[in-house]
Amino acid sequence: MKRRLGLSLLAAGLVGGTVWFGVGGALAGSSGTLPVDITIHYSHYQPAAFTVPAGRPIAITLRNADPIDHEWIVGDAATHQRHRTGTEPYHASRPTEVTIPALSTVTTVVTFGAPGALQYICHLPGHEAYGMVGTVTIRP
Ligand SMILES: [Cu+2]
Repeated sequence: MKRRLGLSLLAAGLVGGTVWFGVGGALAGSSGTLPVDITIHYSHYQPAAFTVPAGRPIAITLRNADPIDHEWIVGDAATHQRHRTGTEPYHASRPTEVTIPALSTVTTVVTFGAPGALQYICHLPGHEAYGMVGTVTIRP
């Protein structure tokens, strides 16, 4: 995990210049896309919490190590309530609502506008109850 994160940081440095940021890490600089890596295994997100600054594009790479599909849907309570009762089986059109097919990797870029906390949840049947929930903290 540490090694993968290091490689991601290196890639971001090559693309974005001088910005270095990692899950749970410190921010340096004020422009460019920040990488966050999330692994999905045994129907859980790893990490289940991370912090990003508001107003910066965050490239979230979701690696699904499970042999079943998962989702990564981030938003407020109303968003999650809508998905709990929804029937949309596949997500590909919004950066905040992503389907990660079995044993695949998807990257989505999200800019979180306002400081606060949002949950990310997999709304496939039974997954939230099993613990497929995480929190992104957005700081000023
Ligand atoms: Cu899931």
